[in-house]
Amino acid sequence: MQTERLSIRGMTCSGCVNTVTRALRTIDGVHDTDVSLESGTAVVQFDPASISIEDLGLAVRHAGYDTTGEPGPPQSDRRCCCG
Ligand SMILES: [Cu+2]
Repeated sequence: MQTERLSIRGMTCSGCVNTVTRALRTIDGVHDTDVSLESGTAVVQFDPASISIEDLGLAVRHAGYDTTGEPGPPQSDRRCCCG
């Protein structure tokens, strides 16, 4: 089991936290996530034999948010439950 802390950009409310949490938890190989709005981070416990940290970043971007330190252009059309 591996634990990584991702920086998440674009979260503005607890609905965003739920969206990111759901996006990460539905990935096969993710065992637990702890998403924090205040610190803008997601602590993810996952099985490195099944998935990589790139997969986590992809899932976050698919959900409409950005992870820092990841390659690729920033998400411009950000969807927020409150926005
Ligand atoms: Cu929101």
